[in-house]
Amino acid sequence: SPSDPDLVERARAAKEKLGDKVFVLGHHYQRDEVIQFADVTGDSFKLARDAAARPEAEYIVFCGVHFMAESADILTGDDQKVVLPDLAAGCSMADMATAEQVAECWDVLTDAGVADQVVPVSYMNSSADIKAFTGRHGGTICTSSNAERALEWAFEQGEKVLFLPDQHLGRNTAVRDMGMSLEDCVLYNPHKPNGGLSAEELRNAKMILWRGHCSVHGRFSVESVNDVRERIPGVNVLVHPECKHEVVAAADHVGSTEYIIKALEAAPAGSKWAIGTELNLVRRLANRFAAEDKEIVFLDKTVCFCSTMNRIDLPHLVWTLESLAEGNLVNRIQVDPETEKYAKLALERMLALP
Ligand code: CIZ
Ligand code: SF4
Repeated sequence: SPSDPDLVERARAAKEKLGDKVFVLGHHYQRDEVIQFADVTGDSFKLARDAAARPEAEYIVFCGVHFMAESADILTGDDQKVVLPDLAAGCSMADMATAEQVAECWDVLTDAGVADQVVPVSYMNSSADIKAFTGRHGGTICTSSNAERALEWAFEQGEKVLFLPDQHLGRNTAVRDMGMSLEDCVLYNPHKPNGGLSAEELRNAKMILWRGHCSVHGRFSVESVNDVRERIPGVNVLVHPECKHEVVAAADHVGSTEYIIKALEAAPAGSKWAIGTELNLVRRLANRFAAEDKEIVFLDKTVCFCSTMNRIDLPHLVWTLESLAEGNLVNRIQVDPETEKYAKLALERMLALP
């Protein structure tokens, strides 16, 4: 999308004035008008590590959503200030697991007599509170690239896993990658008494899946896979593991955003791809690889952008950079020290995974 030339100029001028003091991170799902100012792009975990590798940058401007800025604050030094250009850029999936709900869930597991067998594994896409809960109870964080390794580790520590907050990543990893059955998984619904589960169901389960999902990836359907195969003979269907189990089962390939980018880089000229992930990224990849004669389409035209990712636009970025350039620290995301301590413990367990 074409960006307002005045705003482009203002963003450029403010960024130049800040120099090495600012480092701009751009998540893969951000708009083109924002990505053009990113010093680095990546998924949430890569970006948090990139920020930590730039200790000279006093301001880390995180063009992404709230939980990502929290993770960056946890992994960066105390004198680095993480800034989110629009405080309303949350994540509906992360919001589906609150600290109160998860504490209540632990009480339910305790009452059922299973808590001492349960190891929490939380997806990166969760609040700092949930990461801290995970750290306190001996668990680890995972990304969509290392979920299988995280689960293998967890099943060495205990007999059961409580997987938060994305039921689809949890189920897909357990069933597709690790050979568990759908019956090994139960769904914990935080809006029902006892999660909607009996003590016996909890005792028999191996995977206790939190009832959360991504409002973007969760909307791809098996029909859209069938339709694209009919429309584009020979198409390779590649989807993110946040998609529903039946969509993942119908696809040819499944992987994280970084996996998707690498797969398309390695794809031969003349190949055709239908991609099931966020639209900003798919459009950018389609444009980038068109010159190499790779045909890349969005899996389902009825699925939209991630609306909260899209809240970060050029006007918000300009306001943020100009404020910082004037010495005005706006929209800082700061995790409190106690939460940070345990969230970091969970993140460090992930970094130590084999
Ligand atoms: O769905 C998302 O928001 C993803 C894949 C985020 C990330 O980068 O981990
Ligand atoms: Fe959250 Fe889904 Fe948006 Fe990612 S794409 S930020 S998981 S709502």
